[in-house]
Amino acid sequence: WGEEGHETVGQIAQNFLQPDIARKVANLFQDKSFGGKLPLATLWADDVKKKKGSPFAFWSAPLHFIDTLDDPGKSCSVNMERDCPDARCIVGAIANYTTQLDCTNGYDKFTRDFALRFLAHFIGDITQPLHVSGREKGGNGETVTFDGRRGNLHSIWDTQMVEKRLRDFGSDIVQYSNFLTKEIQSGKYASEKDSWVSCISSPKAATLCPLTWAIDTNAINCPFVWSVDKKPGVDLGGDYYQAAVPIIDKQIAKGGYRLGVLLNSILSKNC
Ligand code: DCM
Ligand code: DCM
Ligand code: DCM
Ligand code: ZN
Ligand code: ZN
Repeated sequence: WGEEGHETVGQIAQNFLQPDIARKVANLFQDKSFGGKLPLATLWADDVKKKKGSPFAFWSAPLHFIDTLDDPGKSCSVNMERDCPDARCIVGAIANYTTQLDCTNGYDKFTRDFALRFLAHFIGDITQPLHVSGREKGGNGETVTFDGRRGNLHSIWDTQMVEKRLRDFGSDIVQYSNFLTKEIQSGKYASEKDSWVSCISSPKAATLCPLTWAIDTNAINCPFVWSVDKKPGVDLGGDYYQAAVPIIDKQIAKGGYRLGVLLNSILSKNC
């Protein structure tokens, strides 16, 4: 996701943090970074990826996605042996940083700070369908038109469609986040929200959750995201965008809820 998507994920997650956990989150960020809150922290992994000379730039870029070697249009799947054999992908990254954040595993405060920053970003990215697709570099190589402008399918999903959706909320991330938070608590996601986070109560959460979440996201590619195949040249700002809105809402809601519930779980331990 672009900045708006990530910040919304962070804002929703912050809404679900228990008060004692919100205090622990604020204390984990060294030097009072990000105002001690998740929304700005979610942007850090993209900032350091882009920053020239950043020690994170080289190795962190592939951790934002998994290039699944499936065949969307025909069949969609995630297979760790096939798609991420060295764990240098978003699924492996979430597993590693979940383990590093857990105080029972003994990592130092700097490692845990970075683990929290990366988790806050990657738990958002893993809900973006094209971050769980290997086709055309996750759609970066697929030229499309959106509201009269040429672009690529990946950036349409990361940014253009989210910005267009946000305009329904006066381009106010807090308004959009509060809307999705209500839908999770008592609206159209209330009955399914438990299924979004059921992996978190497993003793194998660190490895089980990212794979579960990748499979969940990847399944959207076949029936919908890559259906652009069947209508070459069509402007995606029309019917395609209208059909994408409920998917974007739900994926961003999932990212926010999962991040909040995962942090409530990991950080509830006392060391
Ligand atoms: N940082 C960032 N974006 C922000 C805030 C901080 O990229 N909005 C980065 C700058 C440093 C690291 O986080 O590399 C730690 O920041 P600080 O030492 O200022 O807390
Ligand atoms: N783990 C974690 N957070 C959880 C559950 C597990 O960080 N909520 C970590 C602890 C272990 C690893 O995952 O390092 C595997 O856990 P286990 O050996 O208990 O299955
Ligand atoms: N990306 C992806 N899959 C790839 C390559 C890149 O999902 N195989 C993502 C990472 C960024 C965006 O696409 O969100 C643009 O990547 P870059 O800036 O590396 O070109
Ligand atoms: Zn992206
Ligand atoms: Zn990213």
